[in-house]
Amino acid sequence: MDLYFSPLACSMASRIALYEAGAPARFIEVDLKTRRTLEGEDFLAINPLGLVPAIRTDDGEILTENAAVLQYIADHLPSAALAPGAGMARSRLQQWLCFIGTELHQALFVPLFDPKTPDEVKARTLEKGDSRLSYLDQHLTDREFLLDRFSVADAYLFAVLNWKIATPVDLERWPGVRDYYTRLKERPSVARALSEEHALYAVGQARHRAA
Ligand SMILES: N[C@@H](CCC(=O)N[C@@H](CS)C(=O)NCC(=O)O)C(=O)O
Repeated sequence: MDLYFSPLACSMASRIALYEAGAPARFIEVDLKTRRTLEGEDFLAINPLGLVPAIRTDDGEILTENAAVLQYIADHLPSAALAPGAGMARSRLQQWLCFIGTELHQALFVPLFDPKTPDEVKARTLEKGDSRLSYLDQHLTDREFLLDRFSVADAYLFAVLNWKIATPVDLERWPGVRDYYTRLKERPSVARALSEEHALYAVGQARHRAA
């Protein structure tokens, strides 16, 4: 499997899932400024939206969108048990993947990252994010993971919560979420992905400065 990723982006969730499963994969870095891979491949030919993650399966299929990619990885590597089988438990996983993708990733963090978002919109975004993080905090207090065990939803949630380092989202206000983030950071698959992607991010920053 090939994973098109950008360091510390939401695609880190797929890397965590692959490490969790101990599965071999080719990691292809995309420069989101140029929409090219570091090898010079036109990423828009892979995903016309220019968004990571995208995977190329061993059958040559291209799949995009975090919720779909993460469930594909989980289903493709069943021994890692990264997603429950069909039924209510699977619907619950999808509930969390949708919550993370829409309420946190797109509604909260994307406007905070965008340098063109006016300050008053950022302030309102943070205000609205409050209820989402409080809801999450309530769920995570006294729970180790989003579901009964580690799943691809935890991988996605960690990748998104990690953006607190570059935004005014202060997890100290939500101790259940803060403790969950701190615990997951120590998990071997997460620690490895984070350290590797931090290093790649720094290299990317230096490359952009030199360009
Ligand atoms: N709906 C997409 C969104 C993916 C997404 O937002 N990816 C970001 C990185 S976290 C990206 O590629 N951003 C580049 C851009 O917005 O131009 C999904 O869930 O996979």
